[in-house]
Amino acid sequence: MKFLRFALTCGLAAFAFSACSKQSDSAGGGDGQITVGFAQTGAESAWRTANTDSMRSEAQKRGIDLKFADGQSKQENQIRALRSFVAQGVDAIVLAPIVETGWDPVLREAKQANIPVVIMDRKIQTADESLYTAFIGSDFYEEGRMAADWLAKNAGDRTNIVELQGEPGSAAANERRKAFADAIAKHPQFKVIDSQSGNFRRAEGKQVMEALLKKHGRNIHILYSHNDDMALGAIQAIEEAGLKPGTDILIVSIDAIKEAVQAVVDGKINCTVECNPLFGPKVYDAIEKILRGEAVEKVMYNKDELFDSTNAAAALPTRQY
Ligand code: GYE
Repeated sequence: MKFLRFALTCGLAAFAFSACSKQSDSAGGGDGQITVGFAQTGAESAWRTANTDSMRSEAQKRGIDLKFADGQSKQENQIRALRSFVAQGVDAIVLAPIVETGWDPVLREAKQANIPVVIMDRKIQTADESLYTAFIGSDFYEEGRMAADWLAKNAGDRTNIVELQGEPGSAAANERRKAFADAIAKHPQFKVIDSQSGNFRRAEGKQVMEALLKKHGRNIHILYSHNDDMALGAIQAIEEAGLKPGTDILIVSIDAIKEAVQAVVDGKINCTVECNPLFGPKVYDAIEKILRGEAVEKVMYNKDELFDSTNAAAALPTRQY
């Protein structure tokens, strides 16, 4: 009992000490542990799981106290998480915004509390760029353009495209859609005959593709999917309809998760544009700089490649997500 009381007192003392050092950290000085609040979108795809793992494992490696909030694909959950990070006085906030708009009020609260915000993965739209310190993620417009360019070079006489869109209102869906539309507009033989959302999810990709196949039958020559999970779901629907994915219907997709690169090797996906989720280290590098008072670039893009039958087999063994 005595020992227990002693241990408890020590525990309390340690707690008080860490609380003190945390305060001095957020004031910009001191050398205590950094606390980061991370509002993740949810767990909608394999990309997302890899991104969460990268953020979590790198925080652990650096001794960063990561407060993780799963938004479960709802913006209001993420807004609530940000408010709670502000109330807890974290040193920095990382937001992977589900949708592009509607962030200004809560970001203003973080700014008033002097807590720097790094937007990661998806961009936001705001009239006040001072509401966040930096953006880190992929260039989604470039990804959509790469997918369309690949088709322009490789589609032969196939012209009719169906599109599986990502989460409505997300930067990833908006930019991938716009880039693709802009790029194929330069090739008038192509026509997007239908375009629907599968929410970046495998099961919904399958359901939507089933409906599209019922509606358009063999009129579908090409599938453009905003992510691999939906493409992999659509492959099941195509096979169940008695067709050969990758042959009867060309498939171009985005993310380059390992399973999709394997599907390229197997001839079921024709091309997948990489969107690298493993940038936890880059996010914490930026945060550490910001907390030291150093300048960081406002927009930091990751570099992405493209995999098709020419390079997928060679890349497969070293794919990490
Ligand atoms: O492509 C998709 C995920 O925002 C880049 O979200 C991300 C996208 C990614 O669910 O698989």
